[in-house]
Amino acid sequence: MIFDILTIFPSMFTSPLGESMVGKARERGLIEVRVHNIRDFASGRHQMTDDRPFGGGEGMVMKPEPIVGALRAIAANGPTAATILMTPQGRLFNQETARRLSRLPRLILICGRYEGVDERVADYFTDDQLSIGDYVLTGGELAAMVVVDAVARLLPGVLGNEGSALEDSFSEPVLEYPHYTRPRDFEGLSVPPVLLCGNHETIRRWRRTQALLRTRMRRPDLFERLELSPEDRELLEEGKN
Ligand code: 9D3
Repeated sequence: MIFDILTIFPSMFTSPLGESMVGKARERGLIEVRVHNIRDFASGRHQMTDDRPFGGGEGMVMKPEPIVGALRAIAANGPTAATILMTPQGRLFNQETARRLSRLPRLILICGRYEGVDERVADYFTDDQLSIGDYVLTGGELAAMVVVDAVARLLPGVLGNEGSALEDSFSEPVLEYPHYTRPRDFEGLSVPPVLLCGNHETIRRWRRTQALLRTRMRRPDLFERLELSPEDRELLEEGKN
């Protein structure tokens, strides 16, 4: 899969997309990440990528010509792509969207800065607009990295998931149970004894109880959508004690 990223800060992407799983996936040729500097497609002596808003007001707006120029230049090199604008006004990015995007051969991500990009880019040159959550970032770059990371790990071979639908953890919207490893005693903090008992059925039920309890406590929105099995109801009933 090819990711094309349009940004005025190309170097922001070097380390986050060069290390770890995504970096390995690039080395192995499973994904290709092409970062393009929007400024390279700006004209004039100062190669300005932004300008003052029509109608007045605070801040600057990204000009359409450099972004559309970049889109036209890069679209020619490779398969047809879906073009996505990263913006606080976008649809909320989630695992379902990550899964859908992972089936595409190529994705172009436009990173906005300042107050945003000229609306004509959004209206006529993109297929979708995505936000990664209800908080204010300084630009779309980190959001684009989140999308690349979430999509790349779903691709066959990247995680060692051989194209399987191993990605089922969010199909049942429940948080994970708590994990522990050695040492058994860390600065006087012990591991729940049940995990050392050796009874796999007891451990399975404890973990399920913990998962349900923390989902109810921390993510009531997810808990509401859960379809509790008869066993789940028993575990929650016992979990009160
Ligand atoms: C003052 C009004 N602001 C809107 C909340 C303007 C504004 C703030 C920050 C416009 C753009 C930005 C930069 N953010 C993004 O480009 C962005 C973003 C985000 O801020 N949060 C979550 N997802 C995303 S995707 C792109």
